[in-house]
Amino acid sequence: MSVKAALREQRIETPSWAYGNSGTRFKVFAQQGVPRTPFEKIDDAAEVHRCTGIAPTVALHIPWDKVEDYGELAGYARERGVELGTINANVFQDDDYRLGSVTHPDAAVRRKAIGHLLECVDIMDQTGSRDLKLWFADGLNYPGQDNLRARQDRLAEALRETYQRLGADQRMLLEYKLFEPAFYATDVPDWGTAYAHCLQLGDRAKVVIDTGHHAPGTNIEFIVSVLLRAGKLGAFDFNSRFYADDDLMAGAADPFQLFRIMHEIVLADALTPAAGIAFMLDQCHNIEPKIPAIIRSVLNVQEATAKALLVDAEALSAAQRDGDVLAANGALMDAYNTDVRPLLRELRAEQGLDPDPMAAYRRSGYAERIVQERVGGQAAGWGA
Ligand code: PSV
Ligand code: MN
Repeated sequence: MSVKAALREQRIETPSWAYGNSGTRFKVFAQQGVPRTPFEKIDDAAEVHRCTGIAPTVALHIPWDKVEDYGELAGYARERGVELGTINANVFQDDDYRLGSVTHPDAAVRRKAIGHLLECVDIMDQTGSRDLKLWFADGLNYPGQDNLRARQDRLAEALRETYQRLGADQRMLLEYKLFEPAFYATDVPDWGTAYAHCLQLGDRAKVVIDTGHHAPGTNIEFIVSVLLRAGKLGAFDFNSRFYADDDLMAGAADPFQLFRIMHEIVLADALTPAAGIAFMLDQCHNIEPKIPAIIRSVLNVQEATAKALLVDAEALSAAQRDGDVLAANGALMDAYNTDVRPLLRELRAEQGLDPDPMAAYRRSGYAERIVQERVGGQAAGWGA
């Protein structure tokens, strides 16, 4: 497949919560024109897709995006040229979950958490979503606080019950995170733990790699390659980090890492939607305008992908076979150092898109319009 043909197939899902207000535990700087309802978040996601042409789905987070009628929300999205994507469960914002959700020592709390996960599958039935994404804030702050192994048993039980509720075409995506909010031990801290649970569950349970959820220096592309080889990579939550789970714009701090990840994807021929890997963003835009930041993130992923597609695969494997370390590394660097922006401008023009999505957004007047129109009401935001 040609580079352009592969790029034409690329899809990146944007997260509904990135359009809302967010911040750190110190301050949420509210912005003007922020959506007040899930419907307005869809409007913003549709604008990102209009400008980029490759972001046709938007992920929902429940209960942040709770509505009366999910069929209506799905129809609203469709009318605007996008579709509802992954459903994210939220069992981390209720007082009952102070000591955990599905791993909580109290069976009544676990039942409540599982109830929410099952409710999310009900929602998927209405939205037509394929994927249920699970991230648990469960963990311990202190040694001895709870039994580490018993918590794994409780986790396995909750995952099993939820997995069994899935429809034949639905999947469970299990996300891991090194730490936070728990500091001593996290119940799903790494890809190995997520993989072990997914393996026990079955074919439709897969691991999510959130690029912000590792220790500094972790070789993420290695994890990508191992999970791809095992057929257990389900999705990415792309974002950028300097220190911890910073949730900054994908490709901002380390575009080379994004390229290396996409290189593994291209090597495995896993870019096409048919391969079943969901490429999502999971970001928060705390100090920068949100919609153009999301457009920039989508473009960063697209640029990294274009560079990965430009790797001369034959030259690379010949150099690897010959043990020519410098030539092999050179094959990667040649692709990475290529300016792919002219190619992407050409591709967009061919598809009837504006060659410069950032400029298209600036010129559209959308930013000014939402500031004027979205007056009153409660701006969306998990931390606002
Ligand atoms: C947790 O830090 C996480 O990465 C999960 O994907 C959550 O659903 C999301 O962030 C919420 O912001
Ligand atoms: Mn995430």
